[in-house]
Amino acid sequence: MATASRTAEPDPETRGVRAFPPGFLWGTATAAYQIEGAADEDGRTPSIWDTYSHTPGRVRNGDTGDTACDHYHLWREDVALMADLGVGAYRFSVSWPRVQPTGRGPASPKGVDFYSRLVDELLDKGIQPVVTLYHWDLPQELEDAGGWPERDTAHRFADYAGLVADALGDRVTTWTTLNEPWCSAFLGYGSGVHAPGRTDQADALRAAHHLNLAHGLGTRALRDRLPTGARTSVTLNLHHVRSLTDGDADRDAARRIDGVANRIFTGPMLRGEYPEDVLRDTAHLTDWSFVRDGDTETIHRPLDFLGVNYYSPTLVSAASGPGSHTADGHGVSDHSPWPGADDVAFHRSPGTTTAMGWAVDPDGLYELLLRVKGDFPELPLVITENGAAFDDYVDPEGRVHDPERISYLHGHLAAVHRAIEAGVDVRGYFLWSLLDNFEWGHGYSKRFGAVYVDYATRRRIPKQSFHWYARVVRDGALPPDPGAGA
Ligand code: IFM
Repeated sequence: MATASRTAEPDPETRGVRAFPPGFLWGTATAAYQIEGAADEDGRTPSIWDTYSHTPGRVRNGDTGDTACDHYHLWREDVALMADLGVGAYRFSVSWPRVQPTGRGPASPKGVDFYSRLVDELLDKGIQPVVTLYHWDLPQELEDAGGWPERDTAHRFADYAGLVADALGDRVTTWTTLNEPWCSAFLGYGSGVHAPGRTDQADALRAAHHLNLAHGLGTRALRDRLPTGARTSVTLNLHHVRSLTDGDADRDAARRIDGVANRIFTGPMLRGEYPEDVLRDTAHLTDWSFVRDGDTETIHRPLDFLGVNYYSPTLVSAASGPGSHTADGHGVSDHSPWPGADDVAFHRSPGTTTAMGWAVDPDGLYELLLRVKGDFPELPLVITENGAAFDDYVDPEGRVHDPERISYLHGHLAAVHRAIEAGVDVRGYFLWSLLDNFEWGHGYSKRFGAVYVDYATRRRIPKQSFHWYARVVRDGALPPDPGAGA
């Protein structure tokens, strides 16, 4: 006779709590130019972001990364904050012009030393360093030689990747080649709202290909040097593109944007070819002759996981004429960051928005993760960035209350949990960002940090969301409602 197994009554304390799988990696993330400062110390040379931010009218308020959060000097304090947060991993980027000042030749011992000490301190605190090699700070000398539209830049990147691997590969086991190459190519060379501020769609497509090539060559350089067991990856800001209606024209608009937002990278990186429709949609801009024999094989290298950055979805429809691209949430420009998609209109997604004007839409993350799983079933995923900017301030008691951020994080972590339950292999989550920092064209006006930074004094004040996230990390689980644990 079969006996029914007894199910224990759920503990009221844990009812509704969403536990993440054992071993799930909890982390937080930053990027060099956004936090380090010390722009001309110890031999560092200007990057394209130094040049761009020092160009009048480019960055809100005339803000620059000259001093930023002064992490270059306060890194011990920042690692101590991470230890308080309890995270198991810290994702940071290495500044190329700090480590290889002209973008060519040998490594700068002082530059390398900074990251070496940082890595040691992290390991000492039990925090795994996760290195991103390129988070947008191309040495200006390489831009002067043509920048990403120039093929040689990909080879320079591979050399740089090798230098960093030689310096840190004995201690760093998780590596990311590029962060969000879409921004580098299409905001940097298409709409010009990011450095270097160029506006030529054919150049933007060349840049995209050379970033892809840099990823392939860089991964090879890493693999040649790193011990077996080291993990390599790339981080993409995959866009979750929805069409406004089910009509054919709107769905075709969504296909076009998906092509130049996502598949232009996942195609060569994960399938070894550029999608036919992307080549067709952009054929009036370029003949793609910059893709040489063997390039897509070089780009298509096994990844240990894919880093996914998600903030908000993208809503599009067919447009009657060009010019609607300015409402795409990526900054205002007369030039489009979407080559081959002039006849696409962008719409504000429904719902509440963050201080960036981006819709809060956790379902978008859930749907995106399921889509990636559908497209690449065997590929493990890590959420390498997720978070929100709000207009935080220090109250008279010296505290920073940020319930909107807690609610945002709660919703998005619940979406990740739901995706895992639906069978998506998500291995970790990195909150963007540890600190308020230089938010590119927005300067210091947008605060994404779990830690508030008083830029006048460099004082750090952990926000309410810091304490909330610390509890999530400690428990490896999400409380039933956003307020719990704050
Ligand atoms: O601050 C940026 C980060 O550098 C790259 N991903 C998006 C974040 C928020 O805009």
